Amino acid sequence: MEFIDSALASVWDKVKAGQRLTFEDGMALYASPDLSGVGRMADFVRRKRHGNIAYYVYNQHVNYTNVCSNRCTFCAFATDEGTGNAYTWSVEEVKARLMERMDEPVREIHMVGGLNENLDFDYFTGLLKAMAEVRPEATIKAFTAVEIDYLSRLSGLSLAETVAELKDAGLAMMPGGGAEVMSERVHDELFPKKIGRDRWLEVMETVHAAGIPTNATMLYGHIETLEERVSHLITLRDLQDRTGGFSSFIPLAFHSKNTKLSHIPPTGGVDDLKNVAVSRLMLDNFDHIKAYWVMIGEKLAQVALSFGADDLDGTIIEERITHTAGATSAKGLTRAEMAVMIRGAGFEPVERDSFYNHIA
Ligand code: V47
Repeated sequence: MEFIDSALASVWDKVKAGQRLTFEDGMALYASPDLSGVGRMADFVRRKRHGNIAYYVYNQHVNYTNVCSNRCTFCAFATDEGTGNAYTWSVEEVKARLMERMDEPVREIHMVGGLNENLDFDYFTGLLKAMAEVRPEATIKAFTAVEIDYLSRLSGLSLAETVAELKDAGLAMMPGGGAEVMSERVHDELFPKKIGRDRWLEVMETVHAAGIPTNATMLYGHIETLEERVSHLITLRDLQDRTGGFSSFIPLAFHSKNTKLSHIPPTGGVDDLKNVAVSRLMLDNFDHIKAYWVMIGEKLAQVALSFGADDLDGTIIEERITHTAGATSAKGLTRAEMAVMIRGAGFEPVERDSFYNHIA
């Protein structure tokens, strides 16, 4: 491979040989002006794993409450109880939202919410049971590690016992949010009330030990440094070496509208593609890298499929967290629109379930 940036040649030697990249390699990739060089290497790795296939899932997002006691500065979705836009859905209301879509082949329910101190532990197990009853054929992918930690404190149970109770009630997978960027500096500045790196990793390790796969994410494009990004990726890679429980990684592009960080400009397309490509190259033990079209837009998500991503996430139906923060992408897409996006990018669309089994 020819590179504009000669610093990439030694990284390419390792990528070709299937060798693990170091912190310094990660820094060289992020710092490189050679976007296409970084992208071509990521595409090489992506094609070795997934050929010409690009995945999507028929999923439905459910955000049961926006009331949250953490109030992270980067979040526009969360609010306090009693404010005009605060809401909390009862179990019956959540059921009704799922039932509105019974004519659609939803395979996964992605459910996350705020830390609402007015809800008790039974609400959460009741919610999972009700969802499993209404949609037995869909996988319930719910709660970030932050919510799991909160539920353990709420229930008075250990982490392992909490996870066992939730699994019994229907929890089958967990999304990857809540770690943001694993740096004490960023944590203290942007989300001091939220659990930190060590607890996030402990929750994930416990969940993986219970046989529940999870995803992982990184929120980029705010105050984090390139060093903090690379060390976040290496920390995830280390945990994956121990547990093998991570399914996919999703870089999340920060949207600042309606947040306390509204002075921060949107991420650029080059940085969005770099994050996809660098994560594919650094996370050699993750099968899947998602280009989350909600955050980077439908058009760039198509391009990201040639920069290391093999999955566009899903139809979603109604996205709230990023749209409250100014996302201009659609709130949801149809199955046909997902397939058109993927074909238009030169890939073969494959509808999957939560565990990447192909849907015939
Ligand atoms: O943890 C919050 C992020 C996450 C903003 O696992 C923001 O399949 C951008 O984790 N701008 C939740 N991002 C979303 C998430 C996710 C999304 C899609 C798929 C999966 C998966 C997981 O959203 C939070 C936080 O990092 N977030 N506010 C914002 N203003």
